[in-house]
Amino acid sequence: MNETRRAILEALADGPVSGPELAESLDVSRAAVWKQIDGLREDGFAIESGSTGYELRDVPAYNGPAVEFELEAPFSIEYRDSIGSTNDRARELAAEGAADVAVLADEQTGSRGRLEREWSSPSGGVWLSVLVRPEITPAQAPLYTLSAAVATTNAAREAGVDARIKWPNDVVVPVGDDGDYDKLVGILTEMEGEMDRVEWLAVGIGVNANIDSTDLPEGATSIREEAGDVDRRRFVQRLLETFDEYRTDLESVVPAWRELALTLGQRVRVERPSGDVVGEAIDVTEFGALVVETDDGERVTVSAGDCEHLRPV
Ligand code: BT5
Repeated sequence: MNETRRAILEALADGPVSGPELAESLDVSRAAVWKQIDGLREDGFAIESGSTGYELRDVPAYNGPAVEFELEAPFSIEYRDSIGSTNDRARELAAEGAADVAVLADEQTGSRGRLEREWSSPSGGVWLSVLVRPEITPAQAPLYTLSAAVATTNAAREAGVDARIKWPNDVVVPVGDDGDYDKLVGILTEMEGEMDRVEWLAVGIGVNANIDSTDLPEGATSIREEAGDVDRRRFVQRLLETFDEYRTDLESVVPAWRELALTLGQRVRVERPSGDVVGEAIDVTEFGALVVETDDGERVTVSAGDCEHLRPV
């Protein structure tokens, strides 16, 4: 965003200002003010001109200028209209030594799920990767993924969606009462480090926000479908604020996760390389691993794997 536009927005943030006043304070012509206001309107800034001057009403837009100026978060923001994968960009930034950056895109053209599965990211979603360099051990890293799940679930609930968490990190909307669901959000955390130290974590969060569910794979739902469109800038801001609260207070993550979990109490099948575990999901450990009680009464703790909710027997 150019300096004059930024200065105009800063001036309007405190209330209406007339064109001549703006021209004088910015030391530019009135025509220049008018031209820049026009440009800001094209970028989606709702600037009205009334008897007291120009007034900034709202910033519903989700684009580079709107996000750069209006999104206040404890992370620096890099916004792209379109990108291959925000996680790939976060990896590049990690290689450059960056920290506490959130990469945001309106559309992704080469996004990934876990295990190299495809992730569909049409325009209208919230596709986001947060790059952090926490002082934790690799065993604690799942707590960051759980923090992202809790933060995203809370933001979706504030937007009016009955969002819940499916272990370990899908955010879903329940369908009926027997553990069935549609998927609203997927999370993919990637990391680099050594045995005893994490160097960086890239937490990738994909939220089906303002998207028709017909543009998504079967079994997916969106905020639009469940509750109507959201202001994505506000949504991301809330999500990042809450994520920041949990990552700085890791002990509070699992209790908050438990409150939102759809999986606890369900009959589940968890696929692991060493074999499936079937039974009732009874708890999560302090590091977010799932405790499953099998049919012969054995308690098995599973730290990673695909989890399917089964119908009660
Ligand atoms: C995930 O994988 O759920 C993690 C998805 C992470 C996406 C974010 S977006 C920002 C960042 N940048 C990236 O490149 N990735 C991250 P998984 O549990 O493996 O689920 C993948 C499966 O979900 C696919 O095989 C499909 O069946 C289904 N799927 C694909 N796109 C979907 C969508 N938009 N909504 C719901 N389900 C989807």
